[in-house]
Amino acid sequence: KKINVALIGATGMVGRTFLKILEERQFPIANFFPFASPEDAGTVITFNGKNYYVEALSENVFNRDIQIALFCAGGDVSAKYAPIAASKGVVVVDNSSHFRMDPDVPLVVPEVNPEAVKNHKGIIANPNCSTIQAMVPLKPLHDKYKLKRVIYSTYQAVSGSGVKGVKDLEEGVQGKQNNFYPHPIAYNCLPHIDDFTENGYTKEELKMINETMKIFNDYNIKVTATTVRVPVRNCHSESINVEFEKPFELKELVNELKNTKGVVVVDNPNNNEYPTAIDCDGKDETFVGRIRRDFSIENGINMWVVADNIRKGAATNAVQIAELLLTYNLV
Ligand code: 11C
Repeated sequence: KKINVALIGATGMVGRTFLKILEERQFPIANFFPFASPEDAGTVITFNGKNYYVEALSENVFNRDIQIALFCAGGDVSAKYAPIAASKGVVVVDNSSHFRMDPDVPLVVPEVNPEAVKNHKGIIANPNCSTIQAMVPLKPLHDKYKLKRVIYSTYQAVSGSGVKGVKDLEEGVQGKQNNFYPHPIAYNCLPHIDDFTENGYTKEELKMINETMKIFNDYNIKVTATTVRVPVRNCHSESINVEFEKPFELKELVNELKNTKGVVVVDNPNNNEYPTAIDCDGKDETFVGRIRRDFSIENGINMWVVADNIRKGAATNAVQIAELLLTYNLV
């Protein structure tokens, strides 16, 4: 079965990656409709060997015969147009944070809670990139040892801020002054991703906390986070400290991770082998290393988790959700 797919935000960094991933995974598309803002309308993109003119998005476009709309044009565009698309029978897979905490909107990582897509009412949310890559290795550990508390400390790439973030870093290392971030990102670390909120946490930190509980559908897990922008071009790295309810054998725990689909264990410190952002660039799996017992608590570990935030953290995960819609015959 082939379906008609719209891509909203086709000219952005995530949008371009969507094109690659839809091609690579041979997503069964009959007709393809790329959209962007009026400024980018008319841009020519190549997809599956064919050239397409990117069209300006408007309400009326959803009157067309479209089964799935992939949104990656930011929260405001999603807030306005996703409900319109859904009201016309289009199933929306939305990359923005806008609908994620809406109880009527499933928040899905296909390796973790695939069945949740079945409850959709027209909109399915793709989680935040830094959440997605944490969920993939935490899922088998939660199933087996039950998460009690999770502490995230992230080292996030500038590609998470889009083209402007990458430009700021590239020009910054050349000594140029830029002001996309509130401080220089070149040769620096900024403990500041997204806006600050009243309780002192940033929105990025609250996303990691709230999305973890929603995806696991477990509101007893204690979660905290510090999210940091680092001068890395692509791929987010995360130090994850986990406390479990149950005791574990470290070797068995590592084997659980090795046997988890979507996880690659790279953990051979004697050979200086552990995941790095540069090595994970362009990959779809989540890479885990530095897995070791946390001696300061009874049942705990530390691990280092790296993934391509534009692929698994955004486009790949969303295409996997679209594939689930086909598998479950929901479109
Ligand atoms: C970053 N995680 O690295 C963000 C980007 O909620 O979808 C994605 C923001 C979001 O800056």
